[in-house]
Amino acid sequence: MAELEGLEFGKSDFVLLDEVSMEQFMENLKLRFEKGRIYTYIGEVVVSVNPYRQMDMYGKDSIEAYRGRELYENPPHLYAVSDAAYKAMKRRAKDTCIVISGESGAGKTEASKYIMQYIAAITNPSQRAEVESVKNVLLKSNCVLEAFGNAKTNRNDNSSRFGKYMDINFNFNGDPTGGHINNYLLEKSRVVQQQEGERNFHSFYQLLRGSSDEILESLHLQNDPALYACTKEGATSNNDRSSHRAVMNALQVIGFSKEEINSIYQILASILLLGNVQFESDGESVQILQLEAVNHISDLTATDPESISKSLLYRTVATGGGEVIEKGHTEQDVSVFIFKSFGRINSVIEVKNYNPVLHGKNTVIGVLDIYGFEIFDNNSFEQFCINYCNEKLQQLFIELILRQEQDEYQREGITWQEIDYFNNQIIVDLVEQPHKGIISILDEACLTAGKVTDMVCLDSMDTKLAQHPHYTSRKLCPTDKTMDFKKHFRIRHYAGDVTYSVEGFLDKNKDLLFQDFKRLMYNRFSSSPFLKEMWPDGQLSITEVTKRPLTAATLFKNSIVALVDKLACKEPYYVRCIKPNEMKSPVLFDDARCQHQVAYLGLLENVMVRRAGFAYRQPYARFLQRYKMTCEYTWPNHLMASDREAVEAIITQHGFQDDVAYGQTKLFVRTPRSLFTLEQERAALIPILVLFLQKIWRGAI
Ligand code: AD9
Ligand code: MG
Repeated sequence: MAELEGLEFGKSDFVLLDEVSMEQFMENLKLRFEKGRIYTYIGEVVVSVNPYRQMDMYGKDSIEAYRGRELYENPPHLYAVSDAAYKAMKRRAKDTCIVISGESGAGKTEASKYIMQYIAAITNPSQRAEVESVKNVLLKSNCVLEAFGNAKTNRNDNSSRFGKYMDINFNFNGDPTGGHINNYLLEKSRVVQQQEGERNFHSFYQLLRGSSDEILESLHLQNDPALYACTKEGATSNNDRSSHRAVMNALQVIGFSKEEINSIYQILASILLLGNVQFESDGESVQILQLEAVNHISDLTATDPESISKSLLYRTVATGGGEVIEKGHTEQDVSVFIFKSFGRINSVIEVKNYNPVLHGKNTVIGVLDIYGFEIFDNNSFEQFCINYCNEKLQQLFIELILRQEQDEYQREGITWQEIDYFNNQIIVDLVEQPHKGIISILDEACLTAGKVTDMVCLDSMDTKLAQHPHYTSRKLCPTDKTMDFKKHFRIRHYAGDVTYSVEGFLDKNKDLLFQDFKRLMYNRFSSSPFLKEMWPDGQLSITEVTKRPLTAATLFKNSIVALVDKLACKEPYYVRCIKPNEMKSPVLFDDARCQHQVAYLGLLENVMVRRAGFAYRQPYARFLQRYKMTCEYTWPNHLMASDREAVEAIITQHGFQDDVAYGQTKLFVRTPRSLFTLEQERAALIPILVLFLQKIWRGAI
């Protein structure tokens, strides 16, 4: 058994605290962080504090130390939960998922990468080529998705601007056969606008800094990000060049052809050039100032300059006629590419022709790396969606960890002290309830003909939600000067109060991609199936596309509901990430910031439930089947009135009475150690039994 940590490192499981209080919890968390112990358990949940420095704990030796071991055999680690999820999947054919949550910069994406790395390292020992190639694509997909979907923000230099859920499929051998990635709510607006000190998506800088002069020339670009409106913010970074090489390599491994890679970079170049196009208005009409840029774009996209100018200046509406627009289309293009990129990665790794009869049951481990709760100075539509998503995930956590646990104890007749926890269903309803919820009100406003403004929408919310205990606005609470009459509403989230500015909500919810531009691109790329697919609506007629499309909020809600349904039928493992400070410092533990996160992640409630509860449970028959050989009264068969009595005999013989409780149908075991002892005894007995049986067969006995 691997050596466990000494007491000077604090308690490796919060369940072992002398007393469950916020004070003790924080003391233990801080002590462990300061001693370089960044992981701590709450039962099977891993609490992780971002170390902001390279830790010597992810190498080959560590992987070997955790491989196939039980949680309690080693110090807490992501590898241990990864192994637990893998074992549950392999031994019990259970679909499992690992849900990683926490705020921006808390370490979710790094954690998801270590988990993938671990799973890749422990599978396919026989190095079968087809499994290796699936693993390669799974690992390389990160690099591509990060290039196009991550950016430097004020909170994190490599912030994921989309949520990601990855399913990895396994065959009966426990080797990966494929996977599928879903993405959620990419922050498209970043392409055209970044806050001060933030950057656009990495890929733009990588293209400019990493490409050869020859390639840049062919793309009509120069190698200085400061020259382009889209990239002039945060134009300097050290590793764009090397990242560019890594991305090119990853694209090739995933299976993008040379032509496809070229097309991708042509589109990125067009976006950079488009971003520099300026318009001039004389009151009556609008002109494009940089005709040279338009010519270059025309060259890159092989579209005639007239069509480009026209699609930039006018928008055809179903009623006919033209309408002057002020903004380019750039933000949509890059998002289309990212979605396309997911599509391509998916088409490569998707499990094809899986035959359960031939290959056994196909099982899944899902890994969710999704944005945590966000409270900024300015909170807009994006924060509203992200925070709603976190409400849904908290609801799932309550459902799976807290409520199911309590329900089961009740059903099984186990004495149990109810834990008081806040059920956030009421906030989920506030957002998503049909007809009454905020999304419905927003959608109604978006679909109403005529000039409905953000302000009208706010009025409508105020009227309909005035009585809701988790909703307020300046109109409903005139004395609250922290809100503006015309702009703000506030939601009391489970994680704290967030004030949203309704400005831009309607536009963002409508999520218009100008149809003329889609059609232009669809026709332009008619010879390239890869690029044509990027504009699927381009083939629709103008009357078809202006039918009521689903709004951004509704699409997001639907995808999150589908995600939660997916997670709910899997055995969940949780990684709860905490950001120790705002400075990205490896030595600073900001008590107030950390305590706030511990509170809104519900970690203390989690410890209480866990302490009151039992770590393991098994139906009597299954327990007996596995451990009957360890007791003289039950081996080979028992003569008792019920399986439950036989299980009691095993427990009593081993002296574990204080560690268990007997339910109606199941045995509940408080700590893992008793099970571990039974497992060891069983393992030692098996060879003796095999010898014994062989002798019987040979007639020696
Ligand atoms: V965001 O919601 O995408 O903005 P994440 O994903 O929670 O955020 P991320 O994993 O990107 O945060 O971590 C932020 C930075 O912290 C990384 O770029 C690393 O520099 C640092 N980090 C996080 N976890 C570790 C770790 N286990 N070891 C070393 C780490 N550094
Ligand atoms: Mg991330």
